[in-house]
Amino acid sequence: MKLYYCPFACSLADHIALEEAGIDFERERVDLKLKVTASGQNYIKLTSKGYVPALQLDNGEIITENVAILDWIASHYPKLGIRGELGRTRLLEALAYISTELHRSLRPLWHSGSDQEMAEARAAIETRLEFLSNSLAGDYLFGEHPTVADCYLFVMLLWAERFGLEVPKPLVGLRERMRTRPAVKVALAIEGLS
Ligand SMILES: N[C@@H](CCC(=O)N[C@@H](CS)C(=O)NCC(=O)O)C(=O)O
Repeated sequence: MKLYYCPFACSLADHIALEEAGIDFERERVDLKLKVTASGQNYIKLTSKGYVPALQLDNGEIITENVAILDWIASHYPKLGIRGELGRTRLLEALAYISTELHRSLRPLWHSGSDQEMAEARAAIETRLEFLSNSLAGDYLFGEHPTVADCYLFVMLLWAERFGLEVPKPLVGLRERMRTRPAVKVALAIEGLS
């Protein structure tokens, strides 16, 4: 299995989740401007979407989209998911919110939009972080153990920190707890972020 990633991109969520799962996997860095991988493959040939993450399974199939990859990881490594009849639904609900509401709202900060766009983005992010902060069920989103949704949220919180955004205290706690986890440290070190 191989994860195609770019340092400090959203693919860090999948990188952390794979480390947390304890899976033996390869990783290959992608130059997102040139659309070329570290070994010189044309990334567009691997996925015409041209963005990370992409996870290539051992049978050659390629999965894209954070929600799908993280769901796949949780389905195969249940310690990173949620038990119970509605477990998977709740997990997908959280992943979809982080992807379509939070991740998307953070995008303008990476591309330096107009002052108005930046102010709107900041306001939207604050509302969404507040919602997530109020939904914590313990140390993490669903209790005392992190799921793949916490891996994704953690990356969004690192971005919020990078852009100097106000983050509710409970989420600062979650971010710092995630930071101390051995699997997270490994992924951050490999991506040159520690
Ligand atoms: N819908 C995709 C979006 C992934 C995405 O935005 N990837 C960014 C990095 S965080 C990227 O690769 N951007 C480069 C590009 O689009 O050319 C997902 O959720 O996986």
